[in-house]
Amino acid sequence: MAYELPPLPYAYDALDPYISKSTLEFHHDKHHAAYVSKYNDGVKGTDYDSKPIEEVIKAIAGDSSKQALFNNGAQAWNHTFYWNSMKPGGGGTPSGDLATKIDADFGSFDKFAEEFKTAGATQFGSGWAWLVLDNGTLKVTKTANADNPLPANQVPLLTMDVWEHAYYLDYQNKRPDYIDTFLKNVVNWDFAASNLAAA
Ligand code: MN3
Repeated sequence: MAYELPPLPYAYDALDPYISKSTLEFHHDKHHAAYVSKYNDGVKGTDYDSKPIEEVIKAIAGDSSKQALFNNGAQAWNHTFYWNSMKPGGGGTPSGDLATKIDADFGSFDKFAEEFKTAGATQFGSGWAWLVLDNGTLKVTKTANADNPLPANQVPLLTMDVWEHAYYLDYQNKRPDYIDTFLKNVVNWDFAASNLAAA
């Protein structure tokens, strides 16, 4: 079924100066919109047209004959998840059950943060860093290009886009600065906590 491009869940200038209005305009209105539109074109008239996007992504992952549909579908889904992984006035540390589980599974929040930063910084080329629930345990993962944790049956709690288009206008080549800012100033722990509660 057609996937609808969701509006940004905040104003385009809401994450400024950490992520600028022009980054969000290009990223949402051009990049994300293009993935959605290409996915909808690709799925139209196929057997996948009746299925929600998450099921299509899982069904065609690893099928080289469906690589373009997978790439556009996964990127359509990943970006919606990424917008929700940030919020104005975000950053800091989680609380409640999520904080307890991060301490239990990583040792401390600082250890989680180091692992998450390393995942984002060491993803060679384009991709994503994730906090996921994997068989009941929190893990940090990274994926290349459009790949995401859904086909591995991991439950994504949070993601950070590390494609250059996510940060180049604001940070140029300094991906680690974007990653630090993401955790310090914009990450949406409420979203991660609600994903954990629903898992
Ligand atoms: Mn992107």
